[in-house]
Amino acid sequence: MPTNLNAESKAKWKRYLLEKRPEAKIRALEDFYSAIPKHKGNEKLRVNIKRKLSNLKIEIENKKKRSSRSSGYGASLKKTGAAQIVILGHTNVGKSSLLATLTNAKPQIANYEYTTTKPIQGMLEFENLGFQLIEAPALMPQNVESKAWNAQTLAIAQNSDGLILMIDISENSTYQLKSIIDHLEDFGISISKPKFEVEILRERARGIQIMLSGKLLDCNLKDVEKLAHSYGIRNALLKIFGETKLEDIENALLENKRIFKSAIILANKTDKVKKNTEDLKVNIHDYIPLLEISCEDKNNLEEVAPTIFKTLGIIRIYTKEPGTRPTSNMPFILKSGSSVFRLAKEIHSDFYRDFKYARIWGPSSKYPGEKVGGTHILKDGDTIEIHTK
Ligand SMILES: Nc1nc2c(ncn2[C@@H]2O[C@H](COP(=O)(O)OP(=O)(O)OP(=O)(O)O)[C@@H](O)[C@H]2O)c(=O)[nH]1
Ligand SMILES: [Mg+2]
Repeated sequence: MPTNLNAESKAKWKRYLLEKRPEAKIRALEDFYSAIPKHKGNEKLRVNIKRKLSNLKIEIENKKKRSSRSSGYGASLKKTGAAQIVILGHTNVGKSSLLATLTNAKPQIANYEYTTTKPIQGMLEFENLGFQLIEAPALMPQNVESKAWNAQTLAIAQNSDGLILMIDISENSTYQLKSIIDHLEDFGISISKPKFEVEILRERARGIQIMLSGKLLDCNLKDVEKLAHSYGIRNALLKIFGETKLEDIENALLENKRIFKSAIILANKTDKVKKNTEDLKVNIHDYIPLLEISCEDKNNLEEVAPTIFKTLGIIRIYTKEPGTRPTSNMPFILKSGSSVFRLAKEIHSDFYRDFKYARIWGPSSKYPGEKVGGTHILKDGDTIEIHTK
């Protein structure tokens, strides 16, 4: 259902976008919230605005704490390695045991509840890559006291590149999995791949420019432009991927969307029970890899890193100078589906600006040293040589 916001509420949203300080943002958002017409089609938007408000309040709280005494995890969880993966789960499911087995970290492991109270990190080696694994403090059942605790854990997840949802197979595993997914959903994080994506870039655009790679289902480009104008957006580049409705674009303009995190599920403690996980898989809509493991018996643990790698959808690209041999040190990490242009930008804006052509060796090339243009799609393990003007 479309949101049907009237001009007054749209004007209030515009005001919110203009505010910079969290305190002022809260006031503007509260004002906007009270102007949203109360019908069923707006329920999601209302929940989302409530969440935004609560996040802004947490942000202010954290700022206060930081200025009085250094706290908050931000700096200590600086990203390193090819990807940052956060282990999420209820208490005692074996998160620390997993971290201790797969990495060099030495977390405390114990059978009492909430042993881990701060995030702990270690590096998981996979071929020539390292994944930074972070055990986040366990998710607690939702109630008033656990709100701040859970918010800190979920904020760590929000900042990550991927998630491990860990459950104890010898306990009520269906409930555990649903609980983790519900926590994430409530926080605005989805583990199901979105069918469409709308990106709004406000900088450096002149007028409303639309880059469509997919299909508009119930509108045309003119409608999109009109919609943006109605929110006071005059200059922006809208990138639209997949099959999209006008309502989806409106939700993107209202920042009313979930962020997607790729995830894998680890069902731990298979040594304790012989149980089938088929029933668990039924409850997951999209295909999300599920591994049955045992930290105790070290069962199936070798599968964890390759499964993370596949699920993240990343590729390793090696670069070389013209006239030298291909090397296999320090690849560039890109999203799968990335083009030669994307890599050129990643290396240096000069390579992108002065790009002439590239030569490719490896999986995406028809023959060694194939000459390709900037739109050529790279594959994991390619070696590339960029020629500039
Ligand atoms: N039988 C069995 N026990 C395990 C396994 N993995 C962990 N445990 C035990 O489960 C208990 C909890 O393990 P932890 O690794 O501390 O669990 P956690 O998820 O980090 O717990 P919190 O930090 O409290 O949230 C410990 O007694 C572990 O020895 C396993 O695969 N099999
Ligand atoms: Mg622990």
